[in-house]
Amino acid sequence: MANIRDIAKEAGVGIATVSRYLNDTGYVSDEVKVKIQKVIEELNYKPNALARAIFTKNSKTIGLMVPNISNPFFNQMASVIEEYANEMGYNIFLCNTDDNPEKESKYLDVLQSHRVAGIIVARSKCKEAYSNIDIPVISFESHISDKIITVSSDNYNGGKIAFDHLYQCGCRKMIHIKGPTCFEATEDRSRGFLDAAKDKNLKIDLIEFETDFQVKMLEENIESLNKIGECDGIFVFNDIAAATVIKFLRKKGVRIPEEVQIMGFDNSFICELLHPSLTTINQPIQALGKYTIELLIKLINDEDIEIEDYLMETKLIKRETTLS
Ligand code: XLF
Repeated sequence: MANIRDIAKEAGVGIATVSRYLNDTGYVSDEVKVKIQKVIEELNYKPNALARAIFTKNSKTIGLMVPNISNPFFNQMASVIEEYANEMGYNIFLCNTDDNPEKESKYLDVLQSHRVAGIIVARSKCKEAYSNIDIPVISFESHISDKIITVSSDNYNGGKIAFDHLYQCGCRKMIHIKGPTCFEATEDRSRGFLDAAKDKNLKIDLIEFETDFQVKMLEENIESLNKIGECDGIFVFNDIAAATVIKFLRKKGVRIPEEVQIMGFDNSFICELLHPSLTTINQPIQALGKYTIELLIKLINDEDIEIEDYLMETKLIKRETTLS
């Protein structure tokens, strides 16, 4: 494989000139640029990205840690971030942490050793590991520390909207299927839902799922789902979990929405694919992804930005699993 020495020799210039050309770190005449580029193409030279990152102190790569790549919300969000990152000249190094603190911490080491320019971490599970890293970080949903910006949807209000909608649709015996207690976002959704129920003096039955989506989610939660008795409305912590609940109820012959109305949370692409299509709370995935990457690039470029929480509006998306 050709190296920078070969390029310099073939082009008849010094190694420093080739390095200036490759890293855009100083003057190279147009004539020499053309010569070097021609040799690069002839020898099919591929620059060493890591060496370049160390030299220029900007690898133009962003580490993106998602907690669960099989959840449609996170694969949609990763695509949005990738698209905007590419537009701004950055590549993405995608890591799937599986909500596992050890995995996340290892990935954090890998990303640092690859000299990524910045990191976006969604639903972090090892906050202490970020205390002494000197790479810009933006967090999605988890509050890591007061030195790191958190971007999230207004989950609390989303929970309230979900309750109000089911209530307006006539539900009076509701169940809330909540996410694991360690998910800050779904805890906020629950609080919003339960506070709104309290205002109406309505008691809500709770079921807790222990993980985000897994292929065996239905089997794993079948016992708790069997507790679903005479309810007329269910608010599920996210869309993909709601999809498994719909599957369970349909197998039991329950008619949706006539007997039981269901709502999810996210407005991921699966809502439209389900039958009946899923009423949900919209998280503005496009805006969340774009905003997160924009903030990170501002930090990478040392721009002055306020270190605070950024909340994005949530809203109802009415579909077929609820009555009007
Ligand atoms: O972390 C929460 C739980 O699941 C996230 O926003 C999601 O709703 C994605 O499905």
